[in-house]
Amino acid sequence: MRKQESELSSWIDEYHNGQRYGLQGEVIVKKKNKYQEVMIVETEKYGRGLLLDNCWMTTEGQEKQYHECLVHPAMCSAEQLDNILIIGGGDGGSARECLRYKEVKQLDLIEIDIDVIQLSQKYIPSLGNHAWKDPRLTIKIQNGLEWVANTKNNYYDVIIIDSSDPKGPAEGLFNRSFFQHCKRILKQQGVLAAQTESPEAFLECHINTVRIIRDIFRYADPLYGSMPIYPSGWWSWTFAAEDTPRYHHPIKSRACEITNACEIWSPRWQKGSFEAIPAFIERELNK
Ligand code: SPD
Repeated sequence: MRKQESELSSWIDEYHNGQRYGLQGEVIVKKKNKYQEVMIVETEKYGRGLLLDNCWMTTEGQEKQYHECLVHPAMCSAEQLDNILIIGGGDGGSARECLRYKEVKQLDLIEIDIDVIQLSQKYIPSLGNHAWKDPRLTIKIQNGLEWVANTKNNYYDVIIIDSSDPKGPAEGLFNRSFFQHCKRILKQQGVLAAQTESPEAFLECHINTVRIIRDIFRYADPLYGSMPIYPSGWWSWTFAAEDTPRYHHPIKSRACEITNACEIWSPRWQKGSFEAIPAFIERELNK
């Protein structure tokens, strides 16, 4: 049974540049390993949640706002969905959304930190849900940088970068050389999707990362949405392709397959959110 607000002992806060983003709740598990501190919490407002090094990664009540927006613009538009790659995403939310598509034959999930997977499976099973038992899913506990460097050319139809923030184990996932490998291992008619931080709280990182992706791929565009537990509450995901900006055109049959199960994403939401590029960001990216 949920506790009354007065019974919840503490605030769980992420501190970022003189601001804090918090929820009332309690810590269920805290585990420090060689990569980071993994924390599972029970919050009053959004249910169970995951923090890495005291930064919010996900909560049951908000995860769809993030995972649907990261996954579906890419999965709905790549020409084929045979081989899918997720870098990061150890909580299972992105895998769950990818495996909604019957066309997917193989999904490789490359997560550096086994604790993220095991603690998410144990304490927040609704995140990965059916994905954890899906025979199409292969989990590798490995550094994503090594994985992309060792994958053959033109192999994946969709690559999803579901990273944490650019410090600690995820730092390299924002580098030019990482995205160059992603382009090399993505099929010509494939689509890349990456979480690209907040256009407010992480402005410099957001601009730099979108610029790098635009330098490497022929077409790349950021999409904007809200993620209330992340710094500033304003978030971005960037999509890239080589043959056409195909991520702007969800394939109708695929969209129909998943739209009813989505809370946020729909072709209409996506269209508006690509258009919702803030004027100052558009100017900056066009410089
Ligand atoms: N500031 C938080 C950025 C985290 C983005 N990734 C979250 C992982 C959810 N699967």
